[in-house]
Amino acid sequence: MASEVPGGNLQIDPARLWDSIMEMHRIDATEKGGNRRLTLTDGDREARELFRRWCEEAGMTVAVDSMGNMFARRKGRNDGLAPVAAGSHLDTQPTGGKFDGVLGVLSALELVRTLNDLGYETERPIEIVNWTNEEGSRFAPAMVSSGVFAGAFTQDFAYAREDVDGKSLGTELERIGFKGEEPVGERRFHAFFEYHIEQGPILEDEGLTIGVVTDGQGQRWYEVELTGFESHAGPTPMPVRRDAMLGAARIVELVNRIALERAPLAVGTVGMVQVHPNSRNVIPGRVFLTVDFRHPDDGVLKGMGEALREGIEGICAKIGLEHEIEEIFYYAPTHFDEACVGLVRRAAEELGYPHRDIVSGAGHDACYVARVAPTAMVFCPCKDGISHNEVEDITREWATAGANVLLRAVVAKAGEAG
Ligand code: HGY
Ligand code: MN
Ligand code: MN
Repeated sequence: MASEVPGGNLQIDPARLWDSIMEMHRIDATEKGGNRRLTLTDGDREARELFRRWCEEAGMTVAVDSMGNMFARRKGRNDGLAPVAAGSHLDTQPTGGKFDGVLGVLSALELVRTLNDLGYETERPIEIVNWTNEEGSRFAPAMVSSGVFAGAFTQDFAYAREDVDGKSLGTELERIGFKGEEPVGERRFHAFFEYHIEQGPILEDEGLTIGVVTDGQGQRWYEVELTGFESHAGPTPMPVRRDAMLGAARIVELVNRIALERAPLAVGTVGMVQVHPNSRNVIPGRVFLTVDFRHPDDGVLKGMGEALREGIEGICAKIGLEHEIEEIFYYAPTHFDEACVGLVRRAAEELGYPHRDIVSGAGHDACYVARVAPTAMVFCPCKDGISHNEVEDITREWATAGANVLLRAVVAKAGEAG
């Protein structure tokens, strides 16, 4: 897709992109070089304000919807047409990296800055999106705001989600001043593109620069509450104990086994455990834990959930525990729009970047947006495949390559007449 811009060379400014990422990183940076910028905290507000200021400096208007999703708009020649959107998220994990999400938002901004430098006008408007609470760490589930936008959750469900301190998403959104007037989900896109680090080892291991993301694997998240009986760690004989922590330990083993029995594509994680009363000489009476299952095949993913329920029944019966298990999050494997995926693939080819088709192991807002607009993703490698870890790292070359592919795919789509 030849670009019609002067000099015919549609490429971003690598230094400006990298500098913007490093400036954003400084908000709630951690000592190990990552970020702890949880959604709807003061740090998230600061990041949002910085993003808003940069977008306005680039001549864009910024709107916020009732889930706090931010939409920065660059006018198109035919401004009445539905925009082409690109974006990701600015919130991070508690021990997150500086590129997860941020790379996609700021590469979309760099795309606009580049078009401004070239005086390049697109037929359609372009919008940059910052989705609220992609990570699902402070408020579960993940991608909840793009999920509400796409009709997967009600806004009331999302507003009521609470963090470990009992604060609700709705009140925190109001507190930081990002509960917008625009009703979530009214906005329409001609297409949506999300650029993201792979968060796995495949691209780097194969010496590739771009991942052409054809699909996103499905996810199921569970919350499990185990109830035994608190008693003294000293005089209580082992056979009479109803130890909720023993149940939790066996469930961790069960989750691991369920995934390994469906190798190599299944993954299972117990990421959160809360013990009550969490005192070293009291047999735990209650344990809360979370389970995260993923697989690219919907049927296998369903079977993993069934095996979990069955396994927990047996473990609790043996120890004498009561239990509750709730599935709080499910989305089926996502197949992205073939025409948009084709634009990503052609951009990588035109730019001469070694690339391959790939399935996303991580969840992304694009997985929900794909329900309401033609959607595709671009991946770049990350060092040793590490992410959701403060040492997450990428090279400037990788960052630049993906942003150039994003630029070309978005411009091609934004050139489509009504
Ligand atoms: O969980 C995920 O895959 C994403 O990082 N929220
Ligand atoms: Mn992410
Ligand atoms: Mn993440």
